[in-house]
Parts: sequence; structure tokens; C-alpha cells
Amino acid sequence: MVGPGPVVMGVLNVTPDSFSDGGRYADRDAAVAHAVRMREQGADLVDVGGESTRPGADRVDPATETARVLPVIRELAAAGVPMSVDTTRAAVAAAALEAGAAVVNDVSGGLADPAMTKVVAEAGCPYVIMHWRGHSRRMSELARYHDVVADVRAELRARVDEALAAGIAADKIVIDPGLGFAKTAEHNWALTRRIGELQALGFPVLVATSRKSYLGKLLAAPDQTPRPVGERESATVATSVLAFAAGIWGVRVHDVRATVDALAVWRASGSPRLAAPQPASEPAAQPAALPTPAPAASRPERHPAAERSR
Ligand code: PMM
Repeated sequence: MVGPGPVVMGVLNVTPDSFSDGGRYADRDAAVAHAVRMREQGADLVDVGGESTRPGADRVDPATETARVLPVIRELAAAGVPMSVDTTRAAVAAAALEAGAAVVNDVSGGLADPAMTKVVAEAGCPYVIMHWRGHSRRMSELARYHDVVADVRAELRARVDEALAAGIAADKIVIDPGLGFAKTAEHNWALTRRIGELQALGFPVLVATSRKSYLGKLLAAPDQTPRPVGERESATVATSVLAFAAGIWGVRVHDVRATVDALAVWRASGSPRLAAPQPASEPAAQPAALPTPAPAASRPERHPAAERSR
């Protein structure tokens, strides 16, 4: 079992068109090798996705998505790599769980496919519910909020309620603000500053900042040209450290080594916390327990005194 966190989730996009690593791991052998490397570097989970969610992306059909992820999931399961499947489709999730994935990461939080919560409930696996308002094509027009943090919190609460009603256990639910999904840079920073208000829902929180465009915008050149995707790693690591200090349950990143190094520094420093978490408005759920095979050989040892208690 993985402890209470922080959990490091390594991104494996088996797609030709994801914004950061699109095309690099579309080949099965390259994808498997990259995932094994991320595991060796200390990833607790490898998040396998077969459909790009970059703003403006076209959808792929379910058969294509399944054909991209299943062979990779089967091979990684045989190699003992713990995985989540990044999909909004119930049929893809079911096939991925059958093939060896342990967690469903649904960027639509059950909104895109009404059959998803039933699949997850029957599997009894952890379920990441991300805040989402619509598919990538329409994302920018949906970025309108009264108070982004209050609105995201209320919309996440509604998704959680539906998941619970479908029979998903509270201790299997992880929530995620969905940075960059129907959100401007200002929305992302507001959610970062007030993440405690989402934690107060009482569920573990995952954040995925890695290389996202709001970091490119923050680090733009004087002529406003965004920092290229491949040069946003230091900023990504900074966001991960701040997330650890905010008591976040997990981070989803492309560069696992950099994040695991940062986590080691944070732990060696006594796992400092930014501020006391807001009192939970509801009974806190236990963090989702992620089934994990034997630890990877070069996995860094966790400092027992530094394990975060929720
Ligand atoms: N972002 C992306 C993909 N999957 N899953 C969760 N839970 N949260 C996210 O913010 C998220 C995600 C898009 O990033 P990518 O194209 O680098 O995979």
C-alpha cells in the first residue's frame, strides 16, 4: 500500500498530440520504457492516457483510445508498475482495469460518460474526480466563474455526491481542481492560493501543474512570448513543493525525478507546512489506498518521521 502521501504520479501520454509529450511515447516500446524509468525514479503511479486533453484538441474514437492504452497497460502490469488510466470513457476504464490498471483518473469527474461511476463502483478502485466543464474544444468559452474557488468547490462536491450515490466508497475518492481546464491563468493561481477551501471538502487533493500554459505565461519573455513547454520544469517543481507544503495528497508530473528530488528536500527539511489546513466542513475521508506491487529497486526511501498525517 502507498502511504498517505504525497503521491507522485508520472504522466504517460500514449498520444500523438498531447501538449507536452505528444508523439514521444506513441510507440509502445518507448512508452513502456519511459514508464518503467519513471517507476524507477520513484513514481508511485504511472498515469496512462490515450486521448489528448490539450485545449482545442479533437476527440479520438473509443476504439483508437483503447488500442493506444491497452497494450501498454498490459505490459506495465506484467512488469509490476502500478498505474492509473486517464480516461473519461467507462468502456476504456473497464478495459484498462481488467488489463491491470489500479486507479481511474477521470478528468471529467463522471460528467462525460454517465456509465463511468458504475464501472468504478463495481471495480472498487480509487477514483480521481477532476473539475471539468466540457471537452477540450469548448474549454476556453467555459472559463467563466462568479468566484472560481467557490464555484469549483461546489461543482466538485456535486460530482462527489454523484459518485457516492453510484456506490463509490468515500475512501476511494480523490478530488482535483483541474488546473487549466476551462480556467485562465488567474483562475489557476486563485485555486492555488485557496486550495485549502477544496481540501476542506474532506477528500485527498491531487494537483497537476506540470508544464501547463499558465506557467509558460508566468515566465513569458519581455515580448510576452510564453516560455516553451520544455523549459517550465523549474516552475513545475516549485509548484510541487508548494503543493506538498499545502498538504496536498498527490501531484501529477512529467519529470518524476525532479519532483521526487524536491520531495526528498521537503521531507529532509521536516515537511514544513505553509499554513494549518482549513477545518474540514465534513468528516475527512481516509486517503485512497493505492495497491502497489513490490517497490521498485531504486525507489528512494521515505523518511518515516516525515510521513504526513491527515
Ligand atoms: N491534466 C491533464 C491530463 N490529465 N488529470 C488530472 N487528474 N488532472 C489534470 O490536471 C490533468 C489530468 C493535461 O495535461 P497533459 O496533457 O500533460 O497530460
